[in-house]
Amino acid sequence: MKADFKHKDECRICRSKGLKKILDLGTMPLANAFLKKEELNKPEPAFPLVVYFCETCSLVQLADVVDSSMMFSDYHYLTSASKPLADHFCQLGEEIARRFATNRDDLVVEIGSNDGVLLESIKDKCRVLGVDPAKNVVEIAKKRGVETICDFFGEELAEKIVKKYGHAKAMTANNVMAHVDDLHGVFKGVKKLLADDGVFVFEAHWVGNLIGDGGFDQIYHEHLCYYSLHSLKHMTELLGLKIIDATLVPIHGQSLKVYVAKHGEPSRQVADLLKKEKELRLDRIETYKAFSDKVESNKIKLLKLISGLKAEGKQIAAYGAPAKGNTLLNYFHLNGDTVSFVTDTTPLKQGLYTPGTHIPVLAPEKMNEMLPDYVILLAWNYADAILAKEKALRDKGVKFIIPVPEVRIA
Ligand code: DWN
Repeated sequence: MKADFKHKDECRICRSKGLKKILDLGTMPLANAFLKKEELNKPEPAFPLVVYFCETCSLVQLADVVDSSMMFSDYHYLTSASKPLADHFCQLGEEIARRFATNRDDLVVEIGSNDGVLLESIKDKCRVLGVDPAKNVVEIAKKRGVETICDFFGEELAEKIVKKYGHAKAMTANNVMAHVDDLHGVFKGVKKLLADDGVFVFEAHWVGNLIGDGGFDQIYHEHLCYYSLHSLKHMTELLGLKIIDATLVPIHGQSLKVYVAKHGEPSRQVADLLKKEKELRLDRIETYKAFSDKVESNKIKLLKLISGLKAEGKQIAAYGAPAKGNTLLNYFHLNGDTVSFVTDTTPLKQGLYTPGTHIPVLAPEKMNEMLPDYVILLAWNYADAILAKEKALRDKGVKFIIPVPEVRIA
Protein backbone atom coordinates (compact mmCIF):
# COMPACT_ATOMS: atom_id res chain seq x y z
CA MET A 1 0.00 0.00 0.00
CA LYS A 2 1.45 3.41 -0.96
CA ALA A 3 2.67 5.07 2.21
CA ASP A 4 2.06 8.82 2.76
CA PHE A 5 5.30 9.97 4.28
CA LYS A 6 8.27 12.15 3.42
CA HIS A 7 11.93 11.78 4.36
CA LYS A 8 13.69 14.88 5.74
CA ASP A 9 17.46 15.05 5.81
CA GLU A 10 17.80 18.09 8.06
CA CYS A 11 17.35 18.60 11.80
CA ARG A 12 13.94 20.16 12.64
CA ILE A 13 15.56 22.46 15.22
CA CYS A 14 18.90 23.65 13.83
CA ARG A 15 18.46 22.59 10.19
CA SER A 16 21.80 20.70 10.30
CA LYS A 17 22.20 18.11 7.55
CA GLY A 18 24.34 15.88 9.71
CA LEU A 19 21.63 13.54 11.07
CA LYS A 20 23.11 10.24 12.20
CA LYS A 21 21.07 6.99 12.31
CA ILE A 22 21.04 5.46 15.84
CA LEU A 23 18.23 2.86 15.82
CA ASP A 24 16.22 1.14 13.11
CA LEU A 25 13.00 -0.56 14.30
CA GLY A 26 12.06 -1.60 10.78
CA THR A 27 8.75 -0.88 9.03
CA MET A 28 5.73 -0.58 11.29
CA PRO A 29 2.02 0.32 11.20
CA LEU A 30 0.88 3.48 13.01
CA ALA A 31 0.79 2.89 16.77
CA ASN A 32 -2.74 4.22 17.27
CA ALA A 33 -4.20 2.75 14.07
CA PHE A 34 -6.40 0.17 15.81
CA LEU A 35 -8.39 -1.93 13.34
CA LYS A 36 -12.03 -2.96 12.98
CA LYS A 37 -12.62 -6.71 12.43
CA GLU A 38 -13.49 -6.13 8.77
CA GLU A 39 -10.13 -4.38 8.22
CA LEU A 40 -8.00 -7.30 9.41
CA ASN A 41 -7.61 -8.81 5.93
CA LYS A 42 -6.91 -5.48 4.22
CA PRO A 43 -3.36 -4.11 3.64
CA GLU A 44 -2.20 -1.90 6.56
CA PRO A 45 -0.15 1.26 5.91
CA ALA A 46 3.33 0.75 7.33
CA PHE A 47 6.26 3.15 7.47
CA PRO A 48 9.99 3.10 8.28
CA LEU A 49 10.63 3.68 12.01
CA VAL A 50 14.22 4.91 12.15
CA VAL A 51 15.70 7.18 14.82
CA TYR A 52 18.37 9.80 14.11
CA PHE A 53 20.59 12.05 16.23
CA CYS A 54 21.65 15.62 15.44
CA GLU A 55 25.22 16.20 16.65
CA THR A 56 24.73 19.98 16.45
CA CYS A 57 21.75 20.47 18.80
CA SER A 58 21.38 16.91 20.21
CA LEU A 59 17.78 16.51 19.09
CA VAL A 60 16.88 12.82 18.74
CA GLN A 61 14.27 12.59 16.01
CA LEU A 62 12.52 10.66 13.26
CA ALA A 63 13.35 11.77 9.72
CA ASP A 64 10.48 9.89 8.06
CA VAL A 65 7.42 12.06 8.63
CA VAL A 66 4.01 10.46 8.21
CA ASP A 67 1.17 12.72 7.05
CA SER A 68 -0.15 14.25 10.31
CA SER A 69 -3.78 14.07 9.17
CA MET A 70 -3.37 10.26 8.90
CA MET A 71 -2.31 10.10 12.56
CA PHE A 72 -4.24 12.82 14.35
CA SER A 73 -7.58 13.53 12.63
CA ASP A 74 -9.40 10.57 14.17
CA TYR A 75 -7.60 9.66 17.39
CA HIS A 76 -8.02 6.64 19.66
CA TYR A 77 -6.15 8.07 22.65
CA LEU A 78 -8.04 9.79 25.50
CA THR A 79 -6.24 11.33 28.46
CA SER A 80 -9.23 10.53 30.67
CA ALA A 81 -8.77 6.77 30.07
CA SER A 82 -5.73 6.80 32.36
CA LYS A 83 -6.77 8.09 35.80
CA PRO A 84 -3.21 8.68 37.06
CA LEU A 85 -2.55 10.88 34.00
CA ALA A 86 -5.88 12.71 34.28
CA ASP A 87 -5.16 13.40 37.97
CA HIS A 88 -1.69 14.68 37.07
CA PHE A 89 -3.09 17.11 34.47
CA CYS A 90 -5.72 18.40 36.91
CA GLN A 91 -2.86 19.23 39.29
CA LEU A 92 -1.00 20.98 36.46
CA GLY A 93 -4.16 22.93 35.64
CA GLU A 94 -4.44 24.01 39.27
CA GLU A 95 -0.80 25.18 39.21
CA ILE A 96 -1.36 27.17 36.01
CA ALA A 97 -4.46 28.89 37.40
CA ARG A 98 -2.79 29.56 40.76
CA ARG A 99 0.50 30.92 39.39
CA PHE A 100 -0.10 32.34 35.92
CA ALA A 101 -3.81 32.90 35.18
CA THR A 102 -4.91 34.41 38.47
CA ASN A 103 -7.78 36.57 37.16
CA ARG A 104 -11.12 35.27 35.89
CA ASP A 105 -10.52 37.05 32.57
CA ASP A 106 -7.03 35.61 32.02
CA LEU A 107 -6.81 33.29 29.00
CA VAL A 108 -5.22 29.81 29.16
CA VAL A 109 -4.66 28.05 25.83
CA GLU A 110 -3.79 24.36 25.62
CA ILE A 111 -2.20 22.98 22.45
CA GLY A 112 -3.17 19.33 21.92
CA SER A 113 -5.92 19.57 24.53
CA ASN A 114 -7.28 16.08 23.70
CA ASP A 115 -10.56 15.42 25.60
CA GLY A 116 -10.29 18.59 27.68
CA VAL A 117 -9.38 17.04 31.04
CA LEU A 118 -6.87 19.74 32.04
CA LEU A 119 -8.88 22.77 30.88
CA GLU A 120 -12.14 21.45 32.36
CA SER A 121 -10.46 21.48 35.78
CA ILE A 122 -9.84 25.26 35.63
CA LYS A 123 -12.64 26.53 33.37
CA ASP A 124 -14.39 28.17 36.34
CA LYS A 125 -11.22 30.03 37.39
CA CYS A 126 -10.15 31.63 34.09
CA ARG A 127 -10.95 31.68 30.37
CA VAL A 128 -9.86 28.44 28.67
CA LEU A 129 -9.38 27.48 25.02
CA GLY A 130 -8.30 24.12 23.64
CA VAL A 131 -6.69 23.39 20.28
CA ASP A 132 -6.66 19.82 18.94
CA PRO A 133 -6.77 18.36 15.40
CA ALA A 134 -8.74 15.21 16.31
CA LYS A 135 -12.40 15.82 15.43
CA ASN A 136 -13.69 12.84 17.44
CA VAL A 137 -11.78 13.88 20.57
CA VAL A 138 -12.73 17.58 20.25
CA GLU A 139 -16.41 16.56 20.37
CA ILE A 140 -15.77 14.92 23.77
CA ALA A 141 -14.00 18.06 25.04
CA LYS A 142 -16.87 20.27 23.92
CA LYS A 143 -19.33 18.02 25.79
CA ARG A 144 -17.18 18.74 28.88
CA GLY A 145 -17.82 22.45 28.32
CA VAL A 146 -14.31 23.16 27.05
CA GLU A 147 -14.27 25.49 24.04
CA THR A 148 -11.93 23.85 21.54
CA ILE A 149 -10.69 24.72 18.05
CA CYS A 150 -10.31 21.63 15.85
CA ASP A 151 -7.06 22.38 14.04
CA PHE A 152 -3.29 22.02 14.19
CA PHE A 153 -1.58 24.85 16.11
CA GLY A 154 0.85 27.14 14.31
CA GLU A 155 1.59 30.80 13.58
CA GLU A 156 -1.57 31.35 11.48
CA LEU A 157 -3.93 29.92 14.08
CA ALA A 158 -2.12 31.87 16.81
CA GLU A 159 -2.88 35.12 14.97
CA LYS A 160 -6.55 34.17 14.62
CA ILE A 161 -6.77 33.34 18.35
CA VAL A 162 -5.19 36.69 19.34
CA LYS A 163 -7.70 38.55 17.16
CA LYS A 164 -10.69 36.74 18.68
CA TYR A 165 -9.63 36.02 22.30
CA GLY A 166 -6.60 38.25 22.98
CA HIS A 167 -3.19 37.16 24.32
CA ALA A 168 -2.77 34.18 26.64
CA LYS A 169 -1.44 34.61 30.18
CA ALA A 170 -0.57 30.92 30.11
CA MET A 171 -0.19 28.22 27.49
CA THR A 172 0.40 24.52 27.91
CA ALA A 173 1.04 21.51 25.66
CA ASN A 174 1.49 18.13 27.33
CA ASN A 175 2.83 15.10 25.47
CA VAL A 176 2.34 17.20 22.35
CA MET A 177 5.66 18.79 21.41
CA ALA A 178 7.03 15.33 20.56
CA HIS A 179 4.43 15.14 17.79
CA VAL A 180 5.38 18.39 16.07
CA ASP A 181 7.19 18.42 12.72
CA ASP A 182 7.20 22.22 12.25
CA LEU A 183 8.74 23.09 15.63
CA HIS A 184 9.70 26.60 14.50
CA GLY A 185 6.09 27.26 13.44
CA VAL A 186 4.65 26.11 16.77
CA PHE A 187 7.13 28.07 18.88
CA LYS A 188 6.61 31.17 16.69
CA GLY A 189 2.87 30.71 17.26
CA VAL A 190 3.46 30.47 21.02
CA LYS A 191 5.50 33.68 20.87
CA LYS A 192 2.67 35.46 18.98
CA LEU A 193 -0.11 34.24 21.29
CA LEU A 194 1.64 34.48 24.66
CA ALA A 195 1.17 37.74 26.59
CA ASP A 196 4.38 39.67 27.24
CA ASP A 197 4.35 38.42 30.86
CA GLY A 198 2.87 35.05 29.94
CA VAL A 199 4.33 31.56 30.56
CA PHE A 200 4.27 28.48 28.31
CA VAL A 201 4.57 25.41 30.53
CA PHE A 202 4.71 22.04 28.78
CA GLU A 203 5.63 18.42 29.45
CA ALA A 204 7.42 16.13 27.03
CA HIS A 205 8.98 12.70 27.46
CA TRP A 206 12.66 13.10 28.39
CA VAL A 207 15.21 11.40 26.14
CA GLY A 208 17.32 10.77 29.27
CA ASN A 209 14.58 8.42 30.46
CA LEU A 210 14.33 6.73 27.06
CA ILE A 211 18.05 6.00 27.28
CA GLY A 212 18.03 5.10 30.96
CA ASP A 213 15.03 2.77 30.79
CA GLY A 214 15.74 1.36 27.35
CA GLY A 215 12.07 2.25 26.80
CA PHE A 216 12.30 1.94 23.01
CA ASP A 217 8.52 1.37 22.86
CA GLN A 218 7.99 5.12 23.23
CA ILE A 219 9.40 5.37 19.73
CA TYR A 220 6.61 5.44 17.16
CA HIS A 221 5.62 7.58 14.18
CA GLU A 222 3.61 10.10 16.24
CA HIS A 223 6.74 10.90 18.24
CA LEU A 224 8.92 12.83 15.83
CA CYS A 225 11.10 14.41 18.57
CA TYR A 226 12.76 12.97 21.70
CA TYR A 227 13.85 15.92 23.78
CA SER A 228 16.70 16.82 26.06
CA LEU A 229 16.52 20.16 27.86
CA HIS A 230 19.64 21.02 25.91
CA SER A 231 17.87 20.60 22.57
CA LEU A 232 14.83 22.60 23.76
CA LYS A 233 17.13 25.39 24.98
CA HIS A 234 18.66 25.51 21.50
CA MET A 235 15.20 25.75 19.94
CA THR A 236 13.81 28.46 22.24
CA GLU A 237 16.96 30.59 22.02
CA LEU A 238 16.73 30.58 18.21
CA LEU A 239 13.42 32.48 18.62
CA GLY A 240 14.43 34.76 21.50
CA LEU A 241 12.40 32.77 24.06
CA LYS A 242 13.83 31.78 27.44
CA ILE A 243 13.59 28.60 29.48
CA ILE A 244 13.05 30.11 32.96
CA ASP A 245 12.47 26.84 34.85
CA ALA A 246 12.59 23.10 34.27
CA THR A 247 12.13 19.91 36.24
CA LEU A 248 11.55 16.19 35.72
CA VAL A 249 8.13 14.64 36.49
CA PRO A 250 7.40 10.89 36.83
CA ILE A 251 5.04 10.74 33.84
CA HIS A 252 5.47 8.32 30.91
CA GLY A 253 8.57 7.14 32.71
CA GLN A 254 10.15 10.55 33.21
CA SER A 255 9.14 13.72 31.39
CA LEU A 256 10.62 17.18 31.16
CA LYS A 257 8.39 19.94 32.56
CA VAL A 258 9.61 23.15 30.99
CA TYR A 259 8.58 26.77 31.65
CA VAL A 260 9.20 29.16 28.72
CA ALA A 261 8.73 32.95 28.76
CA LYS A 262 9.70 36.03 26.75
CA HIS A 263 11.63 37.52 29.66
CA GLY A 264 13.30 36.36 32.89
CA GLU A 265 16.40 34.53 34.04
CA PRO A 266 16.76 30.71 34.20
CA SER A 267 16.31 29.11 37.63
CA ARG A 268 19.02 27.05 39.33
CA GLN A 269 17.10 23.92 38.32
CA VAL A 270 17.66 24.69 34.64
CA ALA A 271 21.42 24.76 35.18
CA ASP A 272 21.27 21.60 37.31
CA LEU A 273 19.29 19.66 34.68
CA LEU A 274 21.58 20.79 31.87
CA LYS A 275 24.54 19.63 33.97
CA LYS A 276 22.83 16.26 34.57
CA GLU A 277 22.31 15.84 30.82
CA LYS A 278 25.97 16.60 30.20
CA GLU A 279 26.94 13.95 32.79
CA LEU A 280 24.60 11.48 31.03
CA ARG A 281 26.36 12.45 27.78
CA LEU A 282 23.03 13.06 26.02
CA ASP A 283 24.91 15.27 23.59
CA ARG A 284 27.10 12.37 22.39
CA ILE A 285 26.11 9.84 19.72
CA GLU A 286 27.90 7.00 21.55
CA THR A 287 25.22 7.24 24.27
CA TYR A 288 22.53 6.34 21.75
CA LYS A 289 24.52 3.52 20.19
CA ALA A 290 24.71 1.92 23.68
CA PHE A 291 20.92 2.44 24.00
CA SER A 292 20.23 0.40 20.89
CA ASP A 293 22.33 -2.44 22.36
CA LYS A 294 20.17 -2.30 25.53
CA VAL A 295 17.01 -2.55 23.41
CA GLU A 296 18.29 -5.74 21.83
CA SER A 297 19.24 -7.32 25.19
CA ASN A 298 15.77 -6.49 26.61
CA LYS A 299 14.20 -8.04 23.50
CA ILE A 300 16.10 -11.31 24.00
CA LYS A 301 15.19 -11.45 27.72
CA LEU A 302 11.47 -10.84 27.14
CA LEU A 303 11.16 -13.25 24.21
CA LYS A 304 13.03 -15.96 26.16
CA LEU A 305 10.64 -15.54 29.09
CA ILE A 306 7.54 -15.59 26.87
CA SER A 307 8.60 -18.60 24.79
CA GLY A 308 9.35 -20.51 28.01
CA LEU A 309 5.89 -19.71 29.40
CA LYS A 310 4.20 -20.71 26.14
CA ALA A 311 6.16 -23.99 26.16
CA GLU A 312 4.71 -24.62 29.64
CA GLY A 313 1.22 -24.13 28.18
CA LYS A 314 0.63 -20.83 30.01
CA GLN A 315 -2.00 -18.41 28.70
CA ILE A 316 -0.58 -14.92 28.09
CA ALA A 317 -2.61 -11.75 27.64
CA ALA A 318 -1.73 -8.06 27.80
CA TYR A 319 -2.89 -5.22 30.05
CA GLY A 320 -3.42 -1.78 28.51
CA ALA A 321 -3.32 -1.10 24.76
CA PRO A 322 -1.13 2.03 24.71
CA ALA A 323 0.42 3.30 21.49
CA LYS A 324 3.83 2.29 22.84
CA GLY A 325 2.51 -1.24 23.37
CA ASN A 326 2.10 -1.56 19.62
CA THR A 327 5.74 -0.68 19.01
CA LEU A 328 6.73 -3.43 21.45
CA LEU A 329 4.29 -6.02 20.08
CA ASN A 330 5.30 -5.33 16.47
CA TYR A 331 9.05 -5.11 17.11
CA PHE A 332 8.94 -8.36 19.10
CA HIS A 333 6.52 -9.97 16.60
CA LEU A 334 4.08 -10.84 19.40
CA ASN A 335 0.69 -11.45 17.73
CA GLY A 336 -2.53 -13.24 18.65
CA ASP A 337 -0.79 -16.65 18.53
CA THR A 338 1.16 -15.63 21.64
CA VAL A 339 -0.97 -12.89 23.26
CA SER A 340 -4.61 -14.01 23.30
CA PHE A 341 -6.17 -10.62 24.08
CA VAL A 342 -5.46 -7.20 25.58
CA THR A 343 -7.72 -5.17 27.86
CA ASP A 344 -7.97 -1.38 27.84
CA THR A 345 -10.06 1.24 29.67
CA THR A 346 -10.52 3.32 26.50
CA PRO A 347 -14.02 2.73 25.03
CA LEU A 348 -12.73 3.92 21.63
CA LYS A 349 -10.25 0.98 21.54
CA GLN A 350 -12.52 -1.78 22.85
CA GLY A 351 -13.81 -4.13 20.16
CA LEU A 352 -10.92 -3.18 17.85
CA TYR A 353 -7.66 -5.01 17.10
CA THR A 354 -4.05 -3.93 17.62
CA PRO A 355 -2.30 -2.60 14.51
CA GLY A 356 0.02 -5.10 12.80
CA THR A 357 -0.44 -7.86 15.39
CA HIS A 358 -4.28 -8.05 15.29
CA ILE A 359 -4.82 -8.86 18.98
CA PRO A 360 -8.42 -8.22 20.14
CA VAL A 361 -8.84 -5.27 22.55
CA LEU A 362 -11.41 -6.08 25.25
CA ALA A 363 -12.96 -4.17 28.14
CA PRO A 364 -11.10 -4.44 31.51
CA GLU A 365 -13.71 -6.71 33.12
CA LYS A 366 -12.77 -9.47 30.63
CA MET A 367 -9.48 -9.92 32.52
CA ASN A 368 -11.37 -11.21 35.57
CA GLU A 369 -13.44 -13.51 33.38
CA MET A 370 -10.52 -15.02 31.42
CA LEU A 371 -7.92 -15.08 34.25
CA PRO A 372 -4.82 -15.63 32.04
CA ASP A 373 -1.70 -16.99 33.76
CA TYR A 374 0.38 -13.94 32.75
CA VAL A 375 -0.30 -10.45 31.40
CA ILE A 376 2.31 -8.30 29.70
CA LEU A 377 1.87 -4.84 31.25
CA LEU A 378 2.08 -2.74 28.08
CA ALA A 379 1.03 0.33 30.13
CA TRP A 380 4.13 -0.14 32.33
CA ASN A 381 4.34 3.60 32.95
CA TYR A 382 1.39 3.17 35.35
CA ALA A 383 2.77 0.00 36.95
CA ASP A 384 2.47 1.14 40.59
CA ALA A 385 -1.14 2.32 40.20
CA ILE A 386 -2.17 -0.73 38.16
CA LEU A 387 -0.51 -3.32 40.42
CA ALA A 388 -2.27 -1.71 43.40
CA LYS A 389 -5.60 -1.50 41.58
CA GLU A 390 -5.39 -5.15 40.45
CA LYS A 391 -4.56 -6.72 43.84
CA ALA A 392 -7.62 -9.00 43.66
CA LEU A 393 -6.62 -10.19 40.18
CA ARG A 394 -3.08 -10.89 41.38
CA ASP A 395 -4.44 -12.73 44.43
CA LYS A 396 -6.18 -15.06 41.94
CA GLY A 397 -2.74 -15.90 40.56
CA VAL A 398 -2.49 -13.62 37.52
CA LYS A 399 1.13 -12.51 37.19
CA PHE A 400 2.24 -9.26 35.56
CA ILE A 401 5.23 -9.20 33.20
CA ILE A 402 6.67 -5.68 33.29
CA PRO A 403 8.82 -5.15 30.17
CA VAL A 404 10.42 -1.76 30.95
CA PRO A 405 12.87 -0.69 32.38
CA GLU A 406 14.03 -4.26 33.17
CA VAL A 407 11.98 -7.35 32.33
CA ARG A 408 10.48 -8.50 35.64
CA ILE A 409 7.49 -10.44 36.98
CA ALA A 410 5.25 -8.91 39.72
O1 DWN B 1 2.35 10.91 23.36
C1 DWN B 1 1.36 10.21 23.58
C2 DWN B 1 1.11 9.62 24.91
C3 DWN B 1 1.29 10.64 25.95
O2 DWN B 1 -0.18 9.13 24.99
C4 DWN B 1 0.41 9.95 22.52
N1 DWN B 1 1.17 9.92 21.26
C5 DWN B 1 -0.35 8.66 22.63
C6 DWN B 1 -0.41 8.15 24.02
O3 DWN B 1 0.59 7.17 24.21
P1 DWN B 1 0.21 5.85 25.01
O4 DWN B 1 -1.04 5.29 24.38
O5 DWN B 1 1.42 5.00 25.10
O6 DWN B 1 -0.17 6.50 26.44
P2 DWN B 1 -0.52 5.85 27.82
O7 DWN B 1 -1.16 6.94 28.64
O8 DWN B 1 0.65 5.16 28.39
O9 DWN B 1 -1.66 4.76 27.46
C7 DWN B 1 -2.11 3.93 28.50
C8 DWN B 1 -3.16 3.01 27.92
O10 DWN B 1 -3.48 2.06 28.91
C9 DWN B 1 -4.44 3.76 27.59
O11 DWN B 1 -5.00 3.23 26.40
C10 DWN B 1 -5.34 3.46 28.78
C11 DWN B 1 -4.87 2.10 29.24
N2 DWN B 1 -5.01 1.89 30.67
C12 DWN B 1 -5.70 0.78 31.10
O12 DWN B 1 -6.20 0.00 30.29
N3 DWN B 1 -5.82 0.56 32.45
C13 DWN B 1 -4.42 2.77 31.54
C14 DWN B 1 -4.53 2.56 32.90
C15 DWN B 1 -3.91 3.50 33.89
C16 DWN B 1 -5.28 1.41 33.38
O13 DWN B 1 -5.42 1.17 34.59
